[in-house]
Amino acid sequence: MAIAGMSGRYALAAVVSVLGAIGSGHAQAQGNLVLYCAVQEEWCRAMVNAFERKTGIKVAMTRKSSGEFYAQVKAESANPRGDIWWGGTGDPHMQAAEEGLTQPYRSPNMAGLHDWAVRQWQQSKERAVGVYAGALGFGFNTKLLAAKNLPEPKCWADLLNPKLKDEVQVADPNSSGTSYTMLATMVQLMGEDAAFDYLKKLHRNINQYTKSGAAPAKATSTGETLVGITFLHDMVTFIVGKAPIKTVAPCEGTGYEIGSMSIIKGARNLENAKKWYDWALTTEAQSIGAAAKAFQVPSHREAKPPDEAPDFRTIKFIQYDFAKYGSSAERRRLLAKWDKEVKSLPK
Ligand code: S7P
Repeated sequence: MAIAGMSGRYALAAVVSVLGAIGSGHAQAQGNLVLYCAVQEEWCRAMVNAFERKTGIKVAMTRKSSGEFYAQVKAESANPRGDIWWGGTGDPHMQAAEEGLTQPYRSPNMAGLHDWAVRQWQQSKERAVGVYAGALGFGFNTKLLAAKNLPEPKCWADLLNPKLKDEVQVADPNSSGTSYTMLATMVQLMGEDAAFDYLKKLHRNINQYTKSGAAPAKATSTGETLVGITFLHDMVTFIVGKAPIKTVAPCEGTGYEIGSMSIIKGARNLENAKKWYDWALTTEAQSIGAAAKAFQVPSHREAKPPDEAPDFRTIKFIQYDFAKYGSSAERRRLLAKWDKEVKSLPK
């Protein structure tokens, strides 16, 4: 086959390469991106595959909990390894923003977002944008509860029942954004003294402080724990898999997360980080979660929340103060206080 202006050998190479690209549905290689992904592994992988297919950019992804990524981004700040930090609770993103570990970016795709996602971006001085929202609560294993002949817990206060000794699981707020959301929620809901009093009493019923915030959902599904405190959508992931779990939006009220995204300051692949950022704010990208059994509420106004997502209209929410509880001083202070006054207590 002859193509004008090319010798036979180069023409053939070009045709093979074009046909290859069309046949595989992949764009040409467009460089690299180092992604720090703080949602569940399955969703991280689905996002990476879709982005690589669309752009041809090769993504190196690591999955960790939110607090762990905050610590990593801080530790690497003199020599940044990551380009973009996608997902995970908003508070550590806010803290990183305040400490100058991430950089401002104004995406052309901001216009489609819910107000709460844009507010996060404004409060972080354009460094962290909301990509989804999730409600905090707990779930219990219905079979274990029936076997123990216990009443259904409906409120945070019910988790202090002495009959639930060693039956409640939650993550460690140092590593887990979910658990820090719980700590900050209790302080806002009850006042600081009453919140710490509550957490000390709850400590007697805790069987394990896990590293990952979603781990107690899995443990509730297998009956390893009777109650797990998590975001409600993390329980739903197991409910759709037919686990014997019932979720509870606590009667006193509860907090929520604005899952966020930030570009890391000094990103080596800055242009590709911006491409991920812009794409992650589209309806196309925000519709990927549900297929990966992630049931958060997307931040794009036209991305339909998954049918299985907890119905926010039925949940009593507190006015979560993301600016205060995502501030560096407050987050550090509360975590140190929790370590000293709660975690160190004997059982
Ligand atoms: O599973 C999804 C999810 O709950 O995980 C994120 C969370 O921050 C990561 O887990 P950690 O609690 O271990 O940090 C949430 O943002 C997200 O909704």
